[in-house]
Amino acid sequence: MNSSPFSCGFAIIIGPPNAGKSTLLNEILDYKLSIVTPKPQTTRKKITGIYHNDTCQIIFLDTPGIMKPQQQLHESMLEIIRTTLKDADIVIALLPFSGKKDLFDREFAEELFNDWLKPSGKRVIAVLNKCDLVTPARQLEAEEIVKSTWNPAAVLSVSALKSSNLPQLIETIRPFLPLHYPLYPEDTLSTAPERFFVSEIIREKIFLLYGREVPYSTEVVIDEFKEQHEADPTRKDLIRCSVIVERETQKQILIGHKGVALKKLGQTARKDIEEMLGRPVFLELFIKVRPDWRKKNNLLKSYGY
Ligand SMILES: Nc1nc2c(ncn2[C@@H]2O[C@H](COP(=O)(O)OP(=O)(O)OP(=O)(O)O)[C@@H](O)[C@H]2O)c(=O)[nH]1
Ligand SMILES: [Mg+2]
Repeated sequence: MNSSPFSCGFAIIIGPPNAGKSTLLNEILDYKLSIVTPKPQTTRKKITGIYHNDTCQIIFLDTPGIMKPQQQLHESMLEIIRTTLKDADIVIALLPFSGKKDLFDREFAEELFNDWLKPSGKRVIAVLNKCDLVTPARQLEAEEIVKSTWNPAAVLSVSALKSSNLPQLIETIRPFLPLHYPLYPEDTLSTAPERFFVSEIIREKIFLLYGREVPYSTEVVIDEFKEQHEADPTRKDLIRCSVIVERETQKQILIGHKGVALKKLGQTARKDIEEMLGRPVFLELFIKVRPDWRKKNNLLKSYGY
């Protein structure tokens, strides 16, 4: 038995849309758990990812980006962030470098620290992401601004994309965790079921393949997930999903001319789903129109918001 004290706790990753929160989680875990796209508001729910080493277990909680709510879906996403924040032992406030003269969005940082973090009473590590976009001198300059303006418990710069400074981030987090034995076995990467990640993969492909408002108007629901390989290894698993859109025109865009777009979506998603599950699947996608689902509490609830 290793007698050195072990730490285990919850670290929330919080920040604006497109900050690289999900990229950071994936790079720390060395596994693509949380979906990533160049578009803002990709993540809509809490994603739990568990990091293990010899001295600590960190349960990372990736969250949606904080935005000005424009509809009920956004309100639900903000509520997910608020509830997740309550569970955190330490907050990773992720502020992306803009790559421009202003260094980073100070107005957002002000809102994050004053409206979210101060009232929560949580200890905060400010992490400036995308440091690959700036020189080391500019990094130091930004770190000094953050330190002197909001006085977080620690400040550091990382690049999630280039996987730089991530071991330092782990070492910075560890002292803030309670001394506690691991809550999960070492081979546990997440607490969410496979079907959740299947729906996320399909959503990611929709974000990557379609433009304009289509990804934002779309939700994916798994209707049936039949594991058939256990009884007969030659049979593929059957996954039936509903792809929900708000309008008939969006349905037509998703399907595309002669169904070409939908076929491409199915093929691209299936490839990643099979890779995640490690076995072949039949993937069936049904497009359904649910007018204004993003504004309707009962529908949002049934989609898990
Ligand atoms: N240059 C650079 N780009 C990055 C870095 N980290 C993430 N990105 C890019 O930023 C974009 C958004 O990344 P995500 O990880 O989806 O960001 P997020 O904060 O989870 O976004 P939401 O889920 O929409 O709130 C992607 O195109 C990433 O490749 C980084 O360190 N440097
Ligand atoms: Mg995300």
